Amino acid sequence: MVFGQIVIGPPGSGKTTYCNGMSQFLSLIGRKVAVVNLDPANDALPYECAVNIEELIKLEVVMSECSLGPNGGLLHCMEYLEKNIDWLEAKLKPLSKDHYFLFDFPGQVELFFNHDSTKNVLTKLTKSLNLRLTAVQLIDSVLCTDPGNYVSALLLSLSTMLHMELPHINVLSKTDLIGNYGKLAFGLDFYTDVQDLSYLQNYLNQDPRSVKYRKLTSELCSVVEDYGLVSFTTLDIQDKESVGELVKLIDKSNGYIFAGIDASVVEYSKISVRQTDWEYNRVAAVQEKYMKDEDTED
Ligand SMILES: Nc1nc2c(ncn2[C@@H]2O[C@H](COP(=O)(O)OP(=O)(O)O)[C@@H](O)[C@H]2O)c(=O)[nH]1
Ligand SMILES: [Mg+2]
Repeated sequence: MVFGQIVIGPPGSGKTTYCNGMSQFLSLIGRKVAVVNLDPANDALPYECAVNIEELIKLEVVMSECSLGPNGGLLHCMEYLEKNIDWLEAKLKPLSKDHYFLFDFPGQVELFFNHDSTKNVLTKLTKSLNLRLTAVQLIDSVLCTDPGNYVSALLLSLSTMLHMELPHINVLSKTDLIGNYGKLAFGLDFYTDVQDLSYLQNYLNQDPRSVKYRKLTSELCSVVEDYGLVSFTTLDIQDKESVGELVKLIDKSNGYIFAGIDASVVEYSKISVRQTDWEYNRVAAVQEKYMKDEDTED
């Protein structure tokens, strides 16, 4: 059995940063990690990438050759990946003996709630490599500051859970920034537990922009509540306790803790993890790429 995570969520929600921080954390607790970049729009990667979709297909080439915009181009890339799944299988097979996988996906959310290619890719990989995956859906915690955006995030999470049919964990990312957004209308628990959205209704009703959609929003909230599936956990990727708690949840959801591979019940608090300086990593990666480009031009 091979374990891993698929990291999904809207653009800018922190997926690539998460893969970087999570791979560092997992390495420090003794796991061999392979990060697989399946986002052809990821220009500068802060992590060392074991497999990169750019070796198979490039978004700019698709956009210019097929006259597509970035969204259409990404859908095309995923369809191309599905057709060339043998390429990905061949790359992952040697790693699957002893690695834990982190898949960094594109932020186009339609890929995860109504388009089939990504799901088909994962289903095929799961079968051929005996994968046990958890979907980690990142939602930027800034969305909690606006009730309309928060309801959209709830719907996105629910529809992704239903479509992907994988063990699924919704995460409010970038909680280190939450203090910068001013006072939230409710405590953070309200947004993570998704227990009683009628309070949100009252708040929504005060917003003149949403009056027109009052009934629609109310029905959408009922749908989310009736399913009773959506809740969130919080994450500050710089905080080892926060990452450790999330790892414990993921290990339970994909069955890693039951596989007896390692003492995954280690007390994460005893691990000394250095801070993830993502801006530094990013800048360093861009500089490195820039210097390589310059060298090749010379
Ligand atoms: N403050 C803060 N910024 C973050 C965090 N995660 C990501 N970012 C920033 O958010 C932006 C988007 O992150 P990225 O990982 O590229 O998002 P992606 O598009 O989902 O892959 C970048 O500028 C990151 O530096 C976080 O936990 N805290
Ligand atoms: Mg990214």
